[in-house]
Amino acid sequence: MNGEFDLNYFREKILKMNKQDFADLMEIDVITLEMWEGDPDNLTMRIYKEIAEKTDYTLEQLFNFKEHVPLPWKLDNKITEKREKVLKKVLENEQSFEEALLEIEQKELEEGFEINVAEVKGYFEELKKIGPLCSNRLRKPLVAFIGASDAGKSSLINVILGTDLLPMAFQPMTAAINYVYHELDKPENIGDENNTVVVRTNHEQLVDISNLENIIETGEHVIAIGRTNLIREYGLNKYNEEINEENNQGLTYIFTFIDAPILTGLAFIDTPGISANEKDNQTALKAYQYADVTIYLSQMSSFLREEDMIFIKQIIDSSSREFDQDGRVPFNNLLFVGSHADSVGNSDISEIFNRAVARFLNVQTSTYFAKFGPTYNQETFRKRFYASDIKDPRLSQPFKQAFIAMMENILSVKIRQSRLVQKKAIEEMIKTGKKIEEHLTARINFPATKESLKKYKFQQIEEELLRLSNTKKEVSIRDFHNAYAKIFTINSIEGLIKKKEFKNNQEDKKKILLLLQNMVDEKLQAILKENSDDFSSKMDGSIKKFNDFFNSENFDFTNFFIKSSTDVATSLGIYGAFSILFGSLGNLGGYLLFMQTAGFLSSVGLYGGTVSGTATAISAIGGPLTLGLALIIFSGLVVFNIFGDGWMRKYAKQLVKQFEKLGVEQKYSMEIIRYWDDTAKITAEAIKKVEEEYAQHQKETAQIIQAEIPFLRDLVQLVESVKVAEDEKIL
Ligand SMILES: Nc1nc2c(ncn2[C@@H]2O[C@H](COP(=O)(O)OP(=O)(O)OP(=O)(O)O)[C@@H](O)[C@H]2O)c(=O)[nH]1
Ligand SMILES: [Mg+2]
Repeated sequence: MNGEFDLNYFREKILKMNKQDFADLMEIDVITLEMWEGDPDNLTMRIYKEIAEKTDYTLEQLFNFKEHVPLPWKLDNKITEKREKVLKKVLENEQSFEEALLEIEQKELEEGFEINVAEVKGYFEELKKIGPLCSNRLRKPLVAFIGASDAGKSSLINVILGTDLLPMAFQPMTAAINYVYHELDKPENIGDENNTVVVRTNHEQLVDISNLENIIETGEHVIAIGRTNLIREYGLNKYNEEINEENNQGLTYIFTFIDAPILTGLAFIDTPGISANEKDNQTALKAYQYADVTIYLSQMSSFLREEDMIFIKQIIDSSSREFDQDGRVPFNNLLFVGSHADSVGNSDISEIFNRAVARFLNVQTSTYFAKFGPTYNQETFRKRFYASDIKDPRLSQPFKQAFIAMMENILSVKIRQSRLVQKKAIEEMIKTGKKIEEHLTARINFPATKESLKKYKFQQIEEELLRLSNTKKEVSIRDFHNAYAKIFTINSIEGLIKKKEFKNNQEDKKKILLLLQNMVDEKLQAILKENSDDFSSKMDGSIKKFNDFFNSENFDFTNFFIKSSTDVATSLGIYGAFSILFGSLGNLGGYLLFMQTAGFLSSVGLYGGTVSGTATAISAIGGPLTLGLALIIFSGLVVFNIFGDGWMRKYAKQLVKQFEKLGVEQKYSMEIIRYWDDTAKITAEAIKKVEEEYAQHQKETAQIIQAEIPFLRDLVQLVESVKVAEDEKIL
């Protein structure tokens, strides 16, 4: 029965008596009266009887005035329920999502494969972001009350809530950031019996509901946890003044969780009055920066004075225009309220507002509103002005309607946004998942396209190397021909005999033959060496180029090429120009060393151990590799007996004739051709082998992908099922 009698209302509105007169009537002092009016708990049955007696009302009549106690405000149930429903759905989706993902992950572990394909892995991670993204959109809009001390911020919040939760009085009262949330928003770790938490931090960052649970968990900044009386204990300037002496950097935050109808759709921030002191200013400004909605309060009698203007401008400049889409009114997260409206006449209110707008514009540039957009102007600004009075609900009626409409609009926009985000994100995920699946399936089922690309590449390196070896063959033959022609002229052989002072005897004539053979051999060696060196270095370059190309496929081309060419060469017993490559291992030696130290292959994971395989293959060749051409052409030559002067020229003539008859140059050329043909053969065979290795690599990669595809399909299906649920139940 106690809470239903409003003594203050009864005295002011029914009896129309001031405090002193009423105190005198009751034979009490004003302080006692204020105590009675401040807390109905202080009114005992004896006091009720006394009031009734002294005012000539019956007890029944007194309690009939209860209907004058204004009802707490509330939002349209449908909207708050809708928000709850969408939020619940989002959370459910998120949870089932998490569970299903865990299940799939578990299954994957049991089957002994890991997510190897980067695309699937990335997709998996992206999926987890949908839920938080949507629920964040559905966060309850925070309504901050800003204004000078005594503007009536705490009082107005109390009216809206239908409580006397927040301390109010004609002196700077509020010194903390007071968050008021619904009791259902209470973090579990506060405890069932508690509903208020006091937190104090030095951090620049604002403490809010999203990190409250964590803060309580760590306990580091928690000052007190208990009931609503903590608001008075820690939320008033008295407390903060004491604190300030030691430390004036910190901010006090008080979270209260109560059951008030409007809190199902929003939450309040009550702030210290601005202009009281620098610290309170900062606290208030912090709060509005964080809030979705700002209610700027100012007493009617001193409505929006110069000292308010700086704050108003800041608030407008940073006001969210997020809810302005769809042609809605501008500044629709912002209201200016003139409190204590009963202190001025009704007709004055409009005049006060007009003058305030004019005062504001007077200190702005002429294009101030236009810069926000074409729909912003003086009128749209003026429309945000409302009157309110905590004692007279009729005066507050337009404000009440505007406030509720604004909050319902914001909630609807938030719900719509969240659905849109969810719908879009899910559709996007399905599309992306299917694209990845398509791409991976194509890699397995139609490797032809990829394969042909690689084929072209394999063909390309083969052609490149064969063309090179062919060129080297031609160059070698041509060089040899030129060298041969120089050595085997009558003049040069005659000159050689003279120079070496060979005698006209059998022994010296054999020496001449050996010398000629050595000369040809050396020439041949030099020509082949030079061309093989060039071939080797060009091959090295080609291999590197191709290695770079295949690297993106995790395929170690160089390693396989060396291994394969060594295999072919040793099994066929031919080396050709590869002998230079195997013999010097110039850059490739360095390459192998690099591979071992960098552990490149093991990082690739698929083909560990092949480096040692290559090294073993090369060392199996054994011994220094030479360009040995075991030609014993000269053994078939006949040493003629030639007598008399001019034997040298005659012998030279005879040799040239014999060489021609035996086809010595052709035989050498044949060797050169074989040499390069061997080179070409090793090249072709080696590349064929690398290609086979690559096919194997592709197959193994395909197997990995194949193992990933069911996993990916499960994920996509999961997303699809979420979409169905979403479509059916909410959209
Ligand atoms: N008549 C009348 N009195 C009001 C109204 N609003 C507030 N008051 C009174 O004004 C005094 C100050 O109100 P508060 O709610 O404490 O003001 P506040 O803005 O929270 O002040 P701080 O916390 O100091 O920043 C209290 O005594 C209220 O009862 C109103 O609309 N009409
Ligand atoms: Mg206050």
